[in-house]
Order: sequence, then C-alpha cells, then structure tokens
Amino acid sequence: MIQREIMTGEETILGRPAWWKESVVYQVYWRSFFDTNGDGIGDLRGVIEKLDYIRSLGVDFIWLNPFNASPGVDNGYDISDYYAIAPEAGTMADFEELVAEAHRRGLKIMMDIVLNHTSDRHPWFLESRSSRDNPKRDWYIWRDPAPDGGPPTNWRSYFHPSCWRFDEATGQYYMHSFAIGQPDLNWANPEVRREMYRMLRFWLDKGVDGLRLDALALLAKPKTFTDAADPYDIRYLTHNPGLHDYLQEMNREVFRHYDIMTVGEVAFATPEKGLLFVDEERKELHSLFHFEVADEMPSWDMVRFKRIQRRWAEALSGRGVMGQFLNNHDHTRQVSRYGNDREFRVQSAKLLATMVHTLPGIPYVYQGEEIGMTGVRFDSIDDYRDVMMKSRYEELVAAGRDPADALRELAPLSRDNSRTPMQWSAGPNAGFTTGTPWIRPNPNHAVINVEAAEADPDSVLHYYRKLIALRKEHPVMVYGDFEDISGDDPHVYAYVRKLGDTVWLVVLNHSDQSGSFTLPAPYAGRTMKPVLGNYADAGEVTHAHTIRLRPHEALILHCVG
Ligand code: TEU
Ligand code: CA
Repeated sequence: MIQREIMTGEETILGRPAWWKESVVYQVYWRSFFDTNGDGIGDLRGVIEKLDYIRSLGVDFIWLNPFNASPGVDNGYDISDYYAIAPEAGTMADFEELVAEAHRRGLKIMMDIVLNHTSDRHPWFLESRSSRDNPKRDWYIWRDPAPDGGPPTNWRSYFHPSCWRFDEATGQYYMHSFAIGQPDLNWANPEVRREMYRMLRFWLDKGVDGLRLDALALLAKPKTFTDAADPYDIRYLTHNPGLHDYLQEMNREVFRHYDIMTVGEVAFATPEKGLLFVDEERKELHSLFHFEVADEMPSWDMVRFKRIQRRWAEALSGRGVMGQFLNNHDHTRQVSRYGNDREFRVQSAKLLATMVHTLPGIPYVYQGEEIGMTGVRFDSIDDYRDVMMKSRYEELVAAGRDPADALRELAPLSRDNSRTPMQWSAGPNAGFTTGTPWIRPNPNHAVINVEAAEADPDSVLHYYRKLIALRKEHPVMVYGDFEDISGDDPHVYAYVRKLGDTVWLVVLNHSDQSGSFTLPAPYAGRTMKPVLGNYADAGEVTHAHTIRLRPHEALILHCVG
C-alpha cells in the first residue's frame, strides 16, 4: 500500500486506507481484444498473450466481461452455464492459466457476474418453462396475461418495447428486463439466492480477486405489477424493496469471506441511493458505478458534470467509494462522445484521462481508451452486431421512420462504438485477428494503433502510463480531499486535491478555444510546479493570479510555495 504511515488517523475522502481503494482497473472486452486462433473472436489466450502489455500500463486489475457459456444473444450477458467457459473464449484450463499468469505479474482479475438473469437456454429456465408446477417455475418471474390476453403490464425492457414474453406451452408471460433470451431470475426465491452464492464462491475459490456485478439495481422486482404512468421511464425496474436485504445477505454469505473488491453496476443511482450500496458501515459492496453521466448525460455538459461530481464527492466522503469512468462496453468511446476526436483527439483524450484519474474514486480504463480509440460509423445496419441497437432500429422502422434516418439517430450512442476490435497495428484487421473479425474494425486503425502509439513519445498511451504511475507515488490522488474551485465555468474545470501538506491543483480546459482560469484565494499568487500536463512545455506557475490555457489543456500542479 502507498505510504500508509502518512494516512494514519487522518480523515480523508476515501476513508480508511485499503489496497483496493488504490487500484486502477483496465477493462478487457475479450471478444474484441485479441484473437489467437483465427476464428475472428478474441479469446482468453489472447488476454494471456497481451498480459505484458496490460502490465506495462501500470494498472492493478483486469475486469473481464462475462466469458461463461452463452448462446451470445447479448455478447455473453446471457449465461447458459455459470460453471463452464464459452468455447469461443477458451477452456477452464485457459482461465486458470490466465489467473496464474496475471498473478505472477502482480495483476488481479475481476470477473463480471450476471445475477439478474440467465439465458433462456439455461437448464433452470428450460425446467421452469416446462410446466406450471415444475419445482423451478418460481425461479423466474411468470405472470398471467392481462384480461385482454396482452402482457401483464406496460413495462418496457432495456432493449425491447415490452419486458414480457408470452410462452405458448404454459400460457403465461415471463419477464425479461433485457433481451428476450435473458429471462429475469426471481431473487425472492431463497433457492435462487443460495445457488448464486454457491456460484460466486466457486469462482472466488479459483483465485478471482474482484467482482463486477451486472445490473444490480434490478435484482428485486416491484412489489406490485401495475402499469407505469410513463413506460419509457424504466426506473420502475430498479431499486425495489428487498434489494438491500439481498446484498447484505450476499455480503454475509460470500464477500466478507474473501479479500476482494466488489463493484456494483447500479442504474439510476443518486448519491443518496448510492450510499446505501457502499456505505462501509452497511456491509454491502466496496464500490459502485453510477450512471448519472454515462446513461443520463448524452453529450458533454461541463456545468452538469461538475454538479454530479460535487454531489457524489460530498455524499460519499469518508464513507464509501465509487468508480470513475466515462466509457465502457455499453457506452460510446469517451473522446468521441465527450471530447473532440478530430483536430484535438490526442489532447482531448489526455484531458479526459487526467480528469478521470484525478477525481475522487477508482479509475477505470476501457481497452483502447489508452490509445485514444474513437467511435465508429457503419453505413449499414447489417454491420452492427448489438442486440439493443438492432432492436431499437427495428422498433423505429416499424413505427414508420425512414431507415437511413433511424440509423443516423442510433449510431452515435450505439454500444458497438466501443466494441470494435482493439487496434494493435495498421495491418489487416488492426492486428486483432488473422481471420474474419466478428465485427468490423474501425478504419482509422491505419493511424490509431498500439504500435504507432508505442513509437510516439507524445502519444496518448505514454501519457496514460505516466498518469497511472503517479497514483502509485502520490496518495493525494487516492485519499486527498476534493474541492471544486471553478464554480459554474462552462469550459474550465479546476479542483484541488489535498492530503496533509500536499496540495494539488488540477486545471482542465475542456474547449476547442484557448482560455484562462483566475485563481481564487488562497491559491492566487502561489508557486506551483507542474506534475503532469498534456502540452509538452507546461512550465512552473510563479506568483500567478491567472493561468492561461490552450485548447484542451490539462494541468496537474503541485503547490510548493
Ligand atoms: O448493462 C446494464 C444496462 O442496462 C446498460 O445498458 C446501461 O447503460 C447502464 O449500464 C445501466 O443503467 C449490463 C451490461 O453492462 C450490458 O452489456 C448488458 O447488456 C446488460 O447488463 C444485460 O446483462
Ligand atoms: Ca478466437
């Protein structure tokens, strides 16, 4: 752990020191990472082959998206056997080797666990749907049709117009919050919970060091099944009574018996709700992702973003921890969505990285982000792969929308933006596969790729390495108090991190124009040394009252006098 002694007895924003609070996580969407057998799909052996690359970034954890056996309706989030490895990912021996090889390099493995639903091919569901009196009937959510024969309620699914699917065989509907092939489990049934805890222990006993818990806010179902006033506002699917009882039980039965880090994917979490998941006193989870940015802020809005960060920092201060991220496998690449992926791509990617790694919380890096990968536009719906994209497209077209128009509307936020192959080189298929890739690579791999980034000392990649290394040396980045000193400035974000005598100022000019930041008291007139900046020539700030900033300039300054 970093310089533990200086923290003793100190109240800091992240509370008591712990190894997991100091982590940086690298997310590997393995099916798009590296293919070793030419079938066009990334695999676990591909992750093993790239472990030295991942380690070279300086990260601590690798979060692997689900690799359990699955028909692949939702790229592995529809699991048909929790104890088996998907053949396209590899074998159990590959997984065990990956854990061992990662550990040998000081890297930890975080598994992605899908608790809310299984595949409709899972033997539990096959049994459940077989008859109304099957012992597993109650393992899923079955309801009678409405009096008119239609679905029991008007609720939508994340992907489809209804979360209900009629099953001819038994004349009832089952609930699916996501794809039709992802029936929701009934967490109110204690047998379901016992099975899930057993499964979690199985993987943790294999040496897994962390868990990312999928769609956690959905585990408990609404108490009453009645129509929603606005079916599009799907909050009714989340945060229902009983949820926290399940999480406390999960902690008692599983988490507390292992030295691990858990992170919950919590849709529609406000700071107040979020605290219920991560407050250390409550013994539920170590940390969470909230989606006030990724789901609820479609494009960059600095004032809104600042407000979100302030509220979360205040609510969690000294009590709980959150993950910091701007993109993942569900969300368009950050430099395209929130930055400038054209003339300022490199500076902008570095600015966003600086922000994610210096705000309070555990930073997540999504594969390819570290070379500034961008979103993608395919000309035809046939090139898209994502079930959500395809279903929404069909819905729009069925409602009479011009197909080209529908594509234009959906493309910017399509989940496939971040699922294109990792760009290793300018070679065929970006060096991802020797076969036919399951999804088309972004043509800009000719320019944006790991090989090119390694060779360029000013690349986004080298900047990430410096930024991540800083965290290992400077506990202020992890434990320092946080204060936003830039008010509602719509372009400049400036904040202070402070731990004991160490005071850091982070100044970010999120704009295509030059700008400036007027230092408030007590920072005006002080001397500050640059710790890191995204323009090569960032100099010392001496007795300054104003800091001039170039487009997308990011500065980390250390107050020395
Ligand atoms: O995502 C949950 C989900 O609904 C996301 O699309 C949403 O943007 C946000 O993350 C939560 O509000 C998880 C997985 O990450 C996603 O890939 C799966 O498709 C989904 O669960 C179903 O398992
Ligand atoms: Ca493969």
